[in-house]
Amino acid sequence: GHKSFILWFTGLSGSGKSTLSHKVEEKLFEMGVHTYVLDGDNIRMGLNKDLGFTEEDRRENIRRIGEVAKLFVDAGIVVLTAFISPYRRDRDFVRNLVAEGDFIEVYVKCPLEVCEKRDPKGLYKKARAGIIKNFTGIDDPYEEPLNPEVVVETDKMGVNECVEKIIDYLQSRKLL
Ligand code: GGZ
Repeated sequence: GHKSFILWFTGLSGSGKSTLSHKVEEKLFEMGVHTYVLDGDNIRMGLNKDLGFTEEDRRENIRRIGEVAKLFVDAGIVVLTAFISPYRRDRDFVRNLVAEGDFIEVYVKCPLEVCEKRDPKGLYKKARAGIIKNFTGIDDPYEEPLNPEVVVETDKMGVNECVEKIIDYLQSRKLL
């Protein structure tokens, strides 16, 4: 069997976290690795449907996701998470929840202007219009990772290039 760990994607809305986490999962599946992706679709719709986007709620969102991710790791599954997770201390809380080296932070780096231009759900437009308040990058903070294990720049690299960089990192760490 393989080692299990958390592959934690962090970045702005529209940076590519969801796309990349699912692409990496596909690659891992082909390699025979048992995986699970936690994202807004399965977490914010269910377990965390009582939470909004205040600093406090985002903290609780990330805390619960961290605890769930830890259970997956205990069960021997590689868990990929795709949440903005804008606060450094919340990401570090999850890092400290699991054994040293089991938390791999992937910074999905993309300039706000590019994310805003992509605007796949029209949320930036609504945030600019003041229809959505506390939107990350507009009127709410995003704290860049200071020491992420991997950085992928989705405005400069193609999806496959990003996936390869992540897989290469995991192989270099002998995690795959
Ligand atoms: C940021 C928001 C907000 C606000 C709704 N700020 O692009 P999306 O739509 O699919 O991804 C965003 C998602 C962010 O939820 P997370 O659980 O990842 O956030 S956090 O980690 O900060 O708790 C966006 C949508 O929800 N969304 N309102 N105000 N994103």
